[in-house]
Amino acid sequence: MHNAKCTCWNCPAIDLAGKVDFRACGQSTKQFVKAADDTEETRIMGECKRRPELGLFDPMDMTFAECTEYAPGPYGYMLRDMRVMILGIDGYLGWTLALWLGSLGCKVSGVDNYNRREWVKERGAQTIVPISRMNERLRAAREVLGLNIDFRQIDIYSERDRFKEFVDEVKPESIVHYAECPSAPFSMIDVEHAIKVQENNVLGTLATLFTMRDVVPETSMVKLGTMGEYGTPLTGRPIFEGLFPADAVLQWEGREWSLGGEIVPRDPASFYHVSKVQDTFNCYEACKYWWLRSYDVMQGVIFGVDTDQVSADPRLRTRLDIDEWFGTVINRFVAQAVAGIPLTLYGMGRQIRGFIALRDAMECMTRLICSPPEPGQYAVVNQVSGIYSTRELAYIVAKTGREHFGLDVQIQRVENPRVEADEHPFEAIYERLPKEFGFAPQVALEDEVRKMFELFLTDEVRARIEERRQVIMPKTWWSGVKREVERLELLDLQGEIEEDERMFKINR
Ligand code: USQ
Repeated sequence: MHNAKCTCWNCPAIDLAGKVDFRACGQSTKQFVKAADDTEETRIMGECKRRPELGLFDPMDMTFAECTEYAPGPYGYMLRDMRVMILGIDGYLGWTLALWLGSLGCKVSGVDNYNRREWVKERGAQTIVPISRMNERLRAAREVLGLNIDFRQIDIYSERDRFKEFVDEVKPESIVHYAECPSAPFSMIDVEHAIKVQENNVLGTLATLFTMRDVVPETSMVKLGTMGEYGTPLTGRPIFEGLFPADAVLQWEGREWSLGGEIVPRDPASFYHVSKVQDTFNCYEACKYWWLRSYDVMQGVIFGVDTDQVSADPRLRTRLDIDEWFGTVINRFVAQAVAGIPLTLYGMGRQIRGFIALRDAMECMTRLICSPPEPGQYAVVNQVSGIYSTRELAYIVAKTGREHFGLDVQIQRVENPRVEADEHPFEAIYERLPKEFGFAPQVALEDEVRKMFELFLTDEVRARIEERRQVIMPKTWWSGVKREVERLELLDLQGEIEEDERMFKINR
């Protein structure tokens, strides 16, 4: 199992002790590793919060596989009844993960300020998959899955004292930070929205980091970043996993420097993406200053509706947005196909991105929660399961809609309201999750798209898409202009598919 050899050094139940100020000793772990001569001075000792009878011991002496507090499971060794707190538990990912982890035996708690519901409402949009109020959701989780989720309505930034009290009460062993506004177009509406997004995201993350320092410094934070932090380097330079690999070298004017371990350049594509870049630096610094431990999860564009838990009962479904602000591209395309709107490719439609299905994202997150970084370690994974151009996605959605559901799906190119390269090289590296954490994608894009069609074509969801037709075509331009984009052309599907296949061979 991928984390069998992790030791108490990685475990959130450890209470570190020794002749070191753990909250101010910098990022390097090497100089504190047990020395060959094993002198007292260089030793870091620990006590187990779960097994106090062990007394003081060397945290590297026991592995997860050897510890009775760990049990093997489908995603690695996991702490029994692990306490996981989800920030943003009411959202698309947060609610899905709460049910998923609860079903794996975790004690799930969570906070939310309901901002996402407010923001979507403010735009005149709605989740097309109906979701209930939180108390209904919690009741359904109890009745259908037997889960008791400990929820508090808290804003982690403006109510940080209450947040701190709740963290102190629960003492989570992992904190998943999803409590952010995820929308690029929403952040580009005007100055008020740019401020709202950056305030919510950046200040919420800062408040979380300080709370962790003060209350649960051994707890790992699994923080949702985004592949969009990196942009799409026009040189074709690979998109590494957050930090340059050890053997990366900078050459300039006949001289050479190692880049290994440095944060790779960022080129965010909206004020929302900028907020994620700021988070990256705040998390990186907190790990360095206070020996916190964090995974920054650079997630590709998410899509899909299905996990065993959210599909178990209509009351357990997670939200699904398809409007121009909160809908991600695949989710939007399927809804457009159902509404009879030609799928909207922005610009050339040759933007290439990494994607991941909802269920696969849950699996990755679980593997990361089970395998915390070491104290002081800021680690990054690129959480992606496939690479596609928007054109390729449109073809897959159109083909599925036509062949399996008898829909007359069209594809159109429209003006691109964003400032982004719509034709560019793209080489994303996403090796850590498969190689180090045992992740293998389970969801085929075509299968998930089919499930989405099945759900969207039910009377209730179809009616909800129809009710909000007016929020599908984009009107938010990065330039500040407010007008609906115009059509550039309707595509001839067959000819374009062949051309695209050629392009893909070149790009991959
Ligand atoms: N696009 C279209 N047509 C549409 C909608 C989008 O061609 O109707 C294009 C966009 O121009 C863009 C690409 O599809 O090139 C992806 O757009 P998106 O809206 O699905 O995703 P994005 O704005 O990049 O943001 C989404 C999530 C965000 C997350 C990000 C991951 O909303 O939270 O950070 O995906 S990534 O894109 O890898 O940065």
